[in-house]
Amino acid sequence: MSANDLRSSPAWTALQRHFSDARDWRLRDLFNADSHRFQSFSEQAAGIFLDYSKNLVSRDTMDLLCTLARERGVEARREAMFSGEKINHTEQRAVLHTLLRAPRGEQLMIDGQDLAAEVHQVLDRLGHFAERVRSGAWTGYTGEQITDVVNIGIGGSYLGPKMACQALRSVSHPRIAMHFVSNVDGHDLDALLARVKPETTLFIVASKTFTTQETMMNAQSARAWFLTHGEEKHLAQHFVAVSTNTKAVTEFGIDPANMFGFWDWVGGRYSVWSAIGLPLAIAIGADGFREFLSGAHGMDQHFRSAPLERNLPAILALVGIWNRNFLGSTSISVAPYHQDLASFPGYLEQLEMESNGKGVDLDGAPVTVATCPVIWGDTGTNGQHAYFQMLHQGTDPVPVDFIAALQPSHALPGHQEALLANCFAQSEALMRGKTGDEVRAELQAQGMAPDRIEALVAHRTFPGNRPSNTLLLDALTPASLGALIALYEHKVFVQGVIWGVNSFDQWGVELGKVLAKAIQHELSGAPNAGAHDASTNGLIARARQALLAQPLTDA
Ligand code: G6Q
Repeated sequence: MSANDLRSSPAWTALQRHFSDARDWRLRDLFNADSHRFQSFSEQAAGIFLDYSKNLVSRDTMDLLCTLARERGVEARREAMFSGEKINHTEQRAVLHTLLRAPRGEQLMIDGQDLAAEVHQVLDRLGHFAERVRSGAWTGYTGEQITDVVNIGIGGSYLGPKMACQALRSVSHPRIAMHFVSNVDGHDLDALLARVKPETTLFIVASKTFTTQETMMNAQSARAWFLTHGEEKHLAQHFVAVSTNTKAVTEFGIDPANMFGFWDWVGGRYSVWSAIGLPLAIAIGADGFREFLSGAHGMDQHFRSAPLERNLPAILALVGIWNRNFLGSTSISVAPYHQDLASFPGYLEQLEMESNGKGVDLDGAPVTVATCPVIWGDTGTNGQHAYFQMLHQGTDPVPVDFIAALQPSHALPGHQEALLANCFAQSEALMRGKTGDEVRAELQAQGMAPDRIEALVAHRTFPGNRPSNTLLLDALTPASLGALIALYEHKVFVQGVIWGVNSFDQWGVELGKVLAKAIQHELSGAPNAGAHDASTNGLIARARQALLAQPLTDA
């Protein structure tokens, strides 16, 4: 079925009828009417507890949403993904990031090749290398141990490893500092090179294609910097690569023995489980990396086998569809109440928006319903002192995903209680709100004059009825982080199937890349005013003036 049919499908029209009642529900009333609401609308799997009771849903809503998922073929599509069918049809590729975390001994034969065996061969090499760097057996050219690892990569070759290294910093190797350079903006690399020593720095050039402009430019500049200290013959000790492109890696000057491969069936934003996770393997060790993979595998098994009604990724996806397509929310705010998950919202931005930020269905026809909302957020409690004002009293209700770990990885007394109290209080406040009468009663109790109270009531009223999910981990560990990421990956998958889009391509990033190449030539060479509009010509001219010290002319 194509997305064109979505709005007239039986399940969708049933949901629309259902929504004409549900639009008037109040979350407060739903909780008052059902003392078991929390138990009825929460689930647990792979070490993650999901409370979705603070959404405007009833059992009927969830049943209708599950019917929609079945009608759209989510279960068959899920099986197609796990079994290696080429579901990324615009690129003719299988989508097998789940295979990267399958336990040793599992088999997946595709075109006569045992892909699972290949995965474990690379994992073993990766783990061995990571352990050598950690133990100090792998040294720099002066024989000193590695103290700094610099990952040069962008997009999927950056966001996952950076987020995961930050998330697991409490169990990371104490001697080795992890750095991530991604931006073609030279300020990024320049600032870092001023802080590290060539003798003790290991560069990982991480690029699936090994052609990405930003990564290649940063890698070349890092190489040139290194050669002002070390010699060509020392490069092998300081540069390793993660790529699918052996030829380009060799041409760059990296010994193929120091290259870790992966496969075209691993999408960039789904690649942290592959050799792209090398920085994480160095940070937390080979065993820790395997725990990370096994946490994700636990979520894979749950996703593949649990009925949709009790399936965490499906529930998160379906509640998201309800909020997006029926309640009309245009964004989701992600609020990790764990400082080490500071990069998680940014990671989800790519995962969700690059995957489902699509306007045509699998057949290339325009979709007829809204697809991916904007994903944004920051850690709690920081966000509370910034944009939470808008979440509570702004004109656009924004559903929130609260994420917290029950056990901290520090021993500072009192902090964890304060953190969790804030997290739970925010979802309670968003749900309950505060009525005008409650405001009046509170201000009267403070002895405020009646006319002053009436002037303030509207300002101090909270509409409430604002939906949220709360995700609880026991603690932030390699395994629970793996499960959390896999949960969101599969949520994205389910939503993509329902919306009828291809979640695994990203053609939308291409146009700007092509235009940038042409403009780059014009900034340093001859301008080509005929190729652009007046705005672009004007901007190029101003930049040329600054870069080449040329006078401005009317383009
Ligand atoms: C992710 C995208 C994209 C990609 C980067 C880096 O799904 O494909 O973010 O990861 O463009 O690509 P390379 O790894 O090829 O350098």
